[in-house]
Order: sequence, then structure tokens, then C-alpha cells
Amino acid sequence: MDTKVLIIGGGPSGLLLSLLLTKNDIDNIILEKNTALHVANRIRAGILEPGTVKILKKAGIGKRLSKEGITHSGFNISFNDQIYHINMKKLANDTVTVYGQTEVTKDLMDKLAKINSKIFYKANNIKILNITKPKIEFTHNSKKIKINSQFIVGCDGYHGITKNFIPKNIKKIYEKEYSFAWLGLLSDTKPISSELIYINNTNGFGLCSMRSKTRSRYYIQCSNKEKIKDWSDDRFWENLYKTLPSDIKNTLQTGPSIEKSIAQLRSYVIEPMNYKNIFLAGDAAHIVPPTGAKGLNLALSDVNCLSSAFKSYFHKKSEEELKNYSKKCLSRVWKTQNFSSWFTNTLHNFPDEDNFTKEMKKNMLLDLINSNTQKLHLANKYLGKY
Ligand code: RFL
Ligand code: PHB
Repeated sequence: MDTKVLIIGGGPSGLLLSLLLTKNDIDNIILEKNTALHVANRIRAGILEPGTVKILKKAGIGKRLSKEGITHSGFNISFNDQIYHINMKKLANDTVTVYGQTEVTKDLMDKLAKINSKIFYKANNIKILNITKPKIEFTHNSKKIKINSQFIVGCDGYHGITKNFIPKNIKKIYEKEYSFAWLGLLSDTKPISSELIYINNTNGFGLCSMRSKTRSRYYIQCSNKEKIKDWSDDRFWENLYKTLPSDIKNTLQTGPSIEKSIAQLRSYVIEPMNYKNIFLAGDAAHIVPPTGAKGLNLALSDVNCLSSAFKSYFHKKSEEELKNYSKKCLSRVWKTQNFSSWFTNTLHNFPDEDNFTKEMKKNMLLDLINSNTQKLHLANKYLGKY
């Protein structure tokens, strides 16, 4: 088999890249190790930046997003048991959209099925045999298949294999693991607030989010040693209740969970994002802690950039954009890391944190709430405007 671009990983990054390439008549194949159902049902991101919404609409999958996505003109930060509003619309004249990653994935899968794109689900034992003249081997339905391509793109997330093919003496890895995790619960209950609330409380961090007017997504900070089996729904709700600000905690609607999971928090960057004919995009190249709601947005921004570079290469015979891809993306990646790390550090309680640091954080937040300049800065970062 031959193709122009071989994409490893069929999460949102791989799917969008395939769609953008196919729309531009650039032949491509996706190899995904899991089933379509597994990929489609992974509960993750919920917030899309305005730039991401534009990318998805331009890719031709904006119809359901426009109809079902909920526009949020602001979000709340709660500390010292008070709730403060950040009005992004007023401050920075823009909004974010609540639309789950599951929905983005479904829209991409439906569109790709309509245009007969080539995806191998349950592709196992992927081996990259040559990176200069890309050649790949994998197993599918117990058969060995070989593919020759011009380029390989790793959209295979943090646990993927593609990045391993960038030699050790070329790549630089920056990584930080946090000593706490997020325990998330999804339920068909009315969200406690019409807009998100990021909470810093003596019990730790909490986040009230949503997927629709009747479906809530909540998170609480937990130790990274916790096991999901030890968290009954009741235990989750009790701990969330303790984390909520007093004014609203008694309006919390509880119910059975649809999904519950623990996410380890991590910051990670690999440089450069390409080597010879291999390119990396999305979580394969960088992970941000979820506090700023940036991972999916950053991933789709990479893919938008890379698809444009491939368009220039295949249709205008220009290598310029491909050569600049890593540098261009990394500039946004580091700005996003900076914001995500600051927001995470400010809103979480670190184990062994001294009371001086705790007080400094509260004062920093108080300063922010009282300063329009700082609020505008925060609004722009949350909107993805750097
Ligand atoms: P993914 O989604 O991890 O997909 C990678 C795909 O590659 C496949 N794969 C392989 N396939 C073939 N061979 C191999 N050897 C392979 N190894 C892996 C995997 O099966 C998978 O299908 O990466 P991608 O596409 O780059 O997408 C990134 C996003 O999923 C991620 O950044 C976001 O979910 C992060 N994130 C959020 N991002 C936002 O922009 N806004 C949010 O509100 C937001 N909330 C979140 C989040 C992530 C969270 N977790 C789970 C850490 C909330 C949470 C709790
Ligand atoms: C979510 O709804 O899952 C969500 C929202 C905001 C975040 C992270 C996750 O910062």
C-alpha cells in the first residue's frame, strides 16, 4: 500500500488532520490501535476556544457545533468562599463554546465516513521500519500490512510510539508530574451554575463544568495515589459538596454517575516537533494540565498548521511551512504551558504547602479580581489569544 501521509492515532488530532488533508486531495491513512467506539466514548475536554470553533467550522463540521454548542461569555473563580466573575465578552469581546470532545470526535468520524477516508481501527504492533523513506508495518485482523508513505504524523497521544523514533540526541524533553490528580464525574443532573466555576478551597481544587443544560461535569482534586474503585458516587458528591462555596452548595443536584475517572496532571513538551519525515501533533508532542482547558485546543491548532504546511508542500511544492512547523507550534505551546501551569499552581493545594504560600496565592487572586488589566490578561489567555 502507498499513501502520501500516514497518520498514527485516530483521536481528535488524527481525525481532523485526515479530514483537512482529504479535503485538499492529499491521500492519507489513519492507523488507530483502539476501536472507534473506544475513541468516541472517551470523556475528556469540554471547552473550545473561538479559534478552535473557527477551525472546525472551516473543516465543514460546524453544523451540530453551532446548534448544540453553548456559548459562554465568562467563567467564575471562587476562593475565600466567594465567587468572582470573569466576563470575557466584556473584557475581550469574545466567548468560548461548551461542546464535548466526544461530540467533536463523533462529528469528525461521521464526516470521514461520508468521504470514505481510510482508517484502520485495531491496528496493532505498529513498527516504523524507515523514517527517511517512510515505511511502516502493522497487524490488522491477524494480517501483516506494509505501507510506504512520504510522511508519518504521530497523533498518537502521550503514550504513543511515534516520538520514540526521534533520536535521543535530537529531542529534548521537558516534563513535570504533579503530586495530585483530578477525579471527574459526569451525571445527568442540572449544572449548579450557568457558567463554569473554578474553585480554590481549603479542601483543594474543584471545577463545576457541564456538557449541556441537563448534563454536568464535575472535578475534585485528589491524591495521585487514589483508585477509582474506592470512589462511590456518594463519596464523590460529599467531597464536591465540601469544596463548593457556601452560597451555592445547597443547590447542588446529585445523581448517578454516567462516567467517573481519575486523570493524572502533567506538563510535557518534546522539542522539536519533527525530525526528517516524521511530524508530531497534539498530545503526542505536548501535555498541559487540564486547568486552563487547553489540550484539545492546542492539538487542533497544531493540526491546522500542519495541514496548511502539507497543502503548500503538495500543491505549491514549497517546503517552507513544513520547515517552520515545529518552531511555529512550539511558540504557542510554551505560551499555553505558561498559562496552564500558572492557573494550576494558583488554584490547587499542593501537599506540604506552607501557610505563607497559601496566603500569597489568595492575595494574588484578590489582586487579579480587583484589576481590570489582570482580568483582561486572564480572559485573553482563556480565549487562546496570545
Ligand atoms: P488523544 O486524544 O490522546 O488521541 C491519541 C490517539 O492515538 C491512539 N494511539 C495509537 N494508535 C496507534 N498506535 C499506537 N501505538 C497508539 N498509541 C496511541 C490512541 O488510542 C488515541 O485514540 O490525543 P489527541 O488526538 O492529540 O487529542 C488531545 C486531547 O485528547 C487532549 O489534549 C484533551 O482531552 C485535553 N483536555 C482538554 N482539552 C481542552 O482543550 N479543553 C478541555 O476542557 C480539556 N479538558 C482534557 C480535559 C484532558 C483531560 N484528561 C483526561 C487529562 C479534561 C481532562 C480530565
Ligand atoms: C470539562 O468540562 O471537562 C473541563 C472544563 C474546563 C477545564 C477542564 C475540563 O479547564
